Amino acid sequence: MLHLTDRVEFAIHPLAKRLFTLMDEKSTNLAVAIDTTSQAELLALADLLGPEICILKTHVDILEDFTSDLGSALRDLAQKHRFLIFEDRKFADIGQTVSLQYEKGLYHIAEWADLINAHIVPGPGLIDGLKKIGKPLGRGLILIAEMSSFGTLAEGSYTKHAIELGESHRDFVLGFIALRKLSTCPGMIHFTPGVKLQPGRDALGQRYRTIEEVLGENQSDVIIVGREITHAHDPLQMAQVIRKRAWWCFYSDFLDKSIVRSNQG
Ligand code: S5P
Repeated sequence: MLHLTDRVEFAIHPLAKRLFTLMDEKSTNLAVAIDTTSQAELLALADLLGPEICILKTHVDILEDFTSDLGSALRDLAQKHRFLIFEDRKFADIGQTVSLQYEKGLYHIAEWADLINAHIVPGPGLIDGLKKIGKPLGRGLILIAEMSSFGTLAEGSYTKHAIELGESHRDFVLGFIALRKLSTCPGMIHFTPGVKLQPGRDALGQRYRTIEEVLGENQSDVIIVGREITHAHDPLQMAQVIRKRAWWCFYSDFLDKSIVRSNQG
């Protein structure tokens, strides 16, 4: 297993290099999903949790009081705390349509989100459509290879296709939403949602695994945690607990293997 700073060399996308670097510098592989319907609450939580995270994940279309200055407010916070902004838009249409959804409409996502994601159902034209808008701005795309929800159809050959598509567009795709490490390219990043301190489910099909299961056994890179943090009695304290556990898990695995390697060498 390679250290984050070694993986920087393998990353093709400049944002992947930046993410590896800031994860290492901030000692965090925690992405927080702030799924609130209030813009003020989104900004307040982003400011509070900013020091603990490498990525802030948003769902801009659930905000009931969206105003067009949200993007610049989020970018100010991203600069202050050094995290990337990931708008979880899950694009899934033909190239022409996704390019408009990404650049235009109410939200002008390309203006403020470093990262977006997409389903691969439409095929490579979707990647080209998003890339046309995002690449000149230095943005990056995450492809959805697997999902955390019960009964997902994103498995088997679908997942394999997602990995192949991503790996063949590494100038714009920097990783995957996945339940485990799937790509053998060390520059590609795996992001895993469905994480809590205890395993379980919610009432609508979300499945949760533990930090140790996701980062240890399944070798993912970044955990995406929502309600476990945002609905906690003390979100900052919970984010700190999760960040430390996740970082230890990520790092101890690396340390174990390097110790074994150096003993063998
Ligand atoms: O497969 C997925 C992909 C994503 S991006 N499963 C998910 O849960 N997500 C997102 O991660 C979801 O939209 C939500 O924003 C977050 C999980 O939130 P939690 O509250 O269940 O931790």
